[in-house]
Amino acid sequence: MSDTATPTVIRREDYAPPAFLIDTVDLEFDLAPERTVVKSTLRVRRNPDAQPSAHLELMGEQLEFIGAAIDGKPYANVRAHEHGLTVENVPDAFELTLTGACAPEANTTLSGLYVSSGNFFTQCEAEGFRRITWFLDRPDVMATYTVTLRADKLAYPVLLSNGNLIAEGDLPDGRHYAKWEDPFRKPSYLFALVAGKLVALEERIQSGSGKEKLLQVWVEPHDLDKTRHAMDSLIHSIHWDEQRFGLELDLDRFMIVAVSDFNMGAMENKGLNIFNTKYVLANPETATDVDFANIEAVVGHEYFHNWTGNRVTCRDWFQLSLKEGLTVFRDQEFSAAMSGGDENEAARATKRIEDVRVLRQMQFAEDAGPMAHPVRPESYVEINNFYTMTVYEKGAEVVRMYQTLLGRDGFRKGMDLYFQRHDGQAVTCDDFRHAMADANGRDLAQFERWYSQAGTPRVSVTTSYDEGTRCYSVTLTQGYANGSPAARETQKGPLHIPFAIGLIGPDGADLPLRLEGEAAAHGTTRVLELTDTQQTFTFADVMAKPLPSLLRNFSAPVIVDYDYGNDELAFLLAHDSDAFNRWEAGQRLATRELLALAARAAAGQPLEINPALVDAFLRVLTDESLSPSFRELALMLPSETYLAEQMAESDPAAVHTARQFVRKQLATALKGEWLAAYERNVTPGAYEPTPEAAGHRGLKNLALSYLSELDDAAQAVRLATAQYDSANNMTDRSAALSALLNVQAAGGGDVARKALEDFYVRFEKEPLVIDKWFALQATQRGTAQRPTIETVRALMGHPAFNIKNPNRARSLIFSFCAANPAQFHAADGSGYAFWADQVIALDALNPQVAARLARNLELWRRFTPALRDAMRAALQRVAAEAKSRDVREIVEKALA
Ligand code: B3K
Ligand code: ZN
Repeated sequence: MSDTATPTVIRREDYAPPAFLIDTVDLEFDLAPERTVVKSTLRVRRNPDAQPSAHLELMGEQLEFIGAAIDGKPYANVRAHEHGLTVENVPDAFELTLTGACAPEANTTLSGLYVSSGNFFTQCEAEGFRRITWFLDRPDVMATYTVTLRADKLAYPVLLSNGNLIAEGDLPDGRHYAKWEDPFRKPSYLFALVAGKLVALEERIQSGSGKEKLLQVWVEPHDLDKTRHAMDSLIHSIHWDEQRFGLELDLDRFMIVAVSDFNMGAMENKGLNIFNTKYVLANPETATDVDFANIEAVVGHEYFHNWTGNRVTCRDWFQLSLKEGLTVFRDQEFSAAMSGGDENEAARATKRIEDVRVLRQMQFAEDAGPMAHPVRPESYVEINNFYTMTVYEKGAEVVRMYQTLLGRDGFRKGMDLYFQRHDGQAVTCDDFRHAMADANGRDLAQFERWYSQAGTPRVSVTTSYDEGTRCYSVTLTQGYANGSPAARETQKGPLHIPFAIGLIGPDGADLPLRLEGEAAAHGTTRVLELTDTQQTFTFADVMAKPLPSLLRNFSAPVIVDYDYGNDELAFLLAHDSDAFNRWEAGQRLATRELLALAARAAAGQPLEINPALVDAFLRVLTDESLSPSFRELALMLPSETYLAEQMAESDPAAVHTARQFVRKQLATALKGEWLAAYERNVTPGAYEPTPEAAGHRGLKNLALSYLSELDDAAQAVRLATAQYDSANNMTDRSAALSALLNVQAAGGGDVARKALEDFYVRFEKEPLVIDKWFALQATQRGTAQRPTIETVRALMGHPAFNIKNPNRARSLIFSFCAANPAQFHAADGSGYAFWADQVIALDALNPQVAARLARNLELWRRFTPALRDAMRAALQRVAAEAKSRDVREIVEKALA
């Protein structure tokens, strides 16, 4: 892990099948925090499809070697080294027994076997299994596992592993054991064990074929009151996967376990999903609407992996998007279905907008920087650095494009064929594409480029209308922005882009569409297939010059260049039948205004609001035919991070000035309407986490947030204080606190102090809520007298702060560095110095978490010169001091 020598680059083209296969794995654990002894018995044989090798090379890290035996006899021709174990001159088929030990309590990396709150947990993906025992720790080596756990019964009453419990009992000296058997072959990254003092919410359900299934959500005893929503989400996921994809739960028992020390969101270990508490625990007092929705999405995601990832897994880690892109797509479809049924397009659009916002803000940025890589990367130094927005979110867009091109039924046929061909195998992204093509009789060869080409494509659009022939032609041209990483590398040729389009008539209604050459018009949205660099599509019988609605529902992960006028955008915002594009029109309008204002702010010129923007916002805010959740999204200005990324040179201070100015103008001009929206959207009675109720709360709290910008904040303070005091749920309470923090930052007095103190005392025993308390303060606006960094530095010394807990580190450090751009990018470079200190501190404890934070400066070259220099200096300091392969890969790529 801590190599400082030249890093080894792993390349996709070097893939070779393993020299040996392992058919069965029998593990015995004697669990103890300081030193856990692991005995592993493997049935090994030479792989007939690989280059023969005399020695068996097993991976292992940070392990103490105790002994080895072959076919029951001690074997001495074994060499333990830094990266594993060489077992020399082995026979063609044999039983290998290895005994070793690891140190769970000293393991701060949270990879392998570790201790959290006195309990044992594992995390093996991607390469953590080798920190537990020596193995062919690669996903194309699949075996069946039996696992025996032995531990002190008082301290560790619950002993869990993958699959089914086949035996349990007491042992001498107050110890006990449990034996588990997983009937399905799996790669080592899906192995898991959990041991400790835990309790479960249980439920028995019948799956589609009538089999009884035991579902369990395991937590620490004091959290049992926060498990209902996770259980409901699991049950919904099981039913949805049966209905939508015909995929049934294949085990008799399915377990979710929550742990408070966890590097990411959750892990899909076979039958024993391990979750960050953040994505399990919820009740109305502690969790927001967003938390409830995230829990549903992540529970779904991990459950869906049971088929897409576990039953069919990845041949090698370059194929990661095979399971991740597909499973993100599945969880997106699941959430959309849960938020309004499969039929309700408007409800589906809300989910789509949220997903595209994330993609554009985070993945497009990744694709424009030094970490840009294709959905199927070509090389890596540390695989954990490639669990990226590109592999996950762009990967999901690539999967969605199959569905857009083939239709829902065609996509389902492709999925069916994929499982028919590959169940039980470790396969590639090409195998998935071939299944989609073959099941539909389609040639999807060109579609492969979506997997091999990095960068965000741009599609520029020109249109022309011929009044004489009543023809409307649309010319689409694809390429990459000048100077982008993608434009610099050799192009692999044009992509196959599904480009959905509609034409809107002067009355605001969709026109029926007939492409030249077609006999009759059909439909009002067409998916044009752009496969050349440039293509022209001509629509006939267009009675008057239409307005094009481009890339409906964001049918491909591209940037569309088209020169809409402001009035045209206002028209689309008011009329487009495609809810996604209605929202998009408003965002374009706002982005254009905000960027113009940021340029003026940077030049020190006075700012003035465009009345057209105010008017557009007024219409949306008061249009009661639109759902509250849609209005909330449409009235939210693009984020400062997104706006700064759109500038030729990112200037976070200018963006902040412009955005704050617009917020205040909108607050002032629409004060009466915001107040009315606030009152109309209160949700009296018991809290319900339904999409409708959440939509009302969202719009109400957005109104409160705008009202907090008013010069005279007295009314906002009254509303927020009353809301804080009377709230029966975390959504309202935290929104009220956030509004009070806004007023306070704007010089409105000490109005947030009391609520902040109350919040802490009230939730002192709820770590996930205390995370919110840290995050709210880390993301607050600073003032000249007290920049936020001072608050953050002070909070680093708070007794509740603990850098070793990833959630806590994220709530304070990451929130400040990644979600408070105006304060983080302070002109004096103080944010960058803080960032470097924290990356270096985390690097020594937990390289994976450190490497995530390290990515925060990767776009440094795109900033204004003064910031750029300060960022480079901070990066150089980290490059000089960081030891882990994880962090070094990130900062070295950033500086290269
Ligand atoms: N597959 C895991 C992620 C593992 C990350 C390893 N660094 C969770 C998920 O995507 O479902
Ligand atoms: Zn996943």
